[in-house]
Amino acid sequence: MTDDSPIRVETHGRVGLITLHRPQQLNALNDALMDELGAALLAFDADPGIGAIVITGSDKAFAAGADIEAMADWTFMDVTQDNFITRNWETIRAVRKPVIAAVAGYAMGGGCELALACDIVVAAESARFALPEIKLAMLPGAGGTQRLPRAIGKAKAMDMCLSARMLDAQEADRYGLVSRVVPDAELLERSLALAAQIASFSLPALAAIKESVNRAWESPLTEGILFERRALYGRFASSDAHEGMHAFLDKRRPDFQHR
Ligand code: CO8
Repeated sequence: MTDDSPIRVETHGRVGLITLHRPQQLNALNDALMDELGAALLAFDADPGIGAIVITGSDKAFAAGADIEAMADWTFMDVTQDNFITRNWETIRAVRKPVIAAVAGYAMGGGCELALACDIVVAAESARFALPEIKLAMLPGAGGTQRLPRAIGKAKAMDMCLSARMLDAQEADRYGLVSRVVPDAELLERSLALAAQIASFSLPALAAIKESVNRAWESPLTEGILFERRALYGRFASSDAHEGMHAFLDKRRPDFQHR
């Protein structure tokens, strides 16, 4: 990672922090950024010292979408052959550890889709969410037409996708696009604290919950319930689960071995 890298990577105890850093372009997502983001996520996932990951942007923009300047002259063959900037898009889902988006300012287009791909979205009061691709005669193609309806329902999703309607943080909270709203000045601190709390839990249990909740999006209820039950049974093979339950009964803090 160099000084002109489009992301900054830090650790805060057991939390990995990735800050999108293309300030001149409001963190517009290009190939270089998506490649480095994917690599940083995989590195944190492989690091036993890390239990949860936070992705954030600047005060003004989480990310203003895909880089329009980069895309403007691409052809169908360019995007097909190079697999476009969507190539790392499923990495967040593939990462076993929980990923939190800490969003201030604009989360537009691909930036909104990036937040949607995260497991938890903490929004500052200033956060603004929109899928304005229709204004470019484009389409929200990094999960926007798929994840958004699942997150907030068809009526609200169609409105956002077809009219480019922008939601403020409170609306996004009401509709279920975000997990919680916090004052701007507290966004990073609260997001890191949330990630640290999550990182203190048993990683195999966290991973099982993340997989199960994601399964709820992707399968019929009967299959999801079956998946969840298998995941629950799997917990009884875990020393952490026995430790957690015994610690409760003994009225002491659990000492999880697999974090
Ligand atoms: N791409 C490239 N550059 C951008 C982008 C962008 N998405 N957004 C902002 N910038 C640049 C501007 O061109 C400007 O550059 P310069 O200073 O050189 O002129 C700089 O950032 C600052 O922007 P503004 O002057 O426009 O700042 P404002 O505060 O006036 O407005 C807005 C902020 C409202 C966010 C405005 O910049 C805007 O509307 N941006 C475009 C938002 C947009 O249309 N996003 C959707 C892009 S398409 C997309 O995301 C496709 C998704 C499908 C694939 C996803 C894979 C990742």
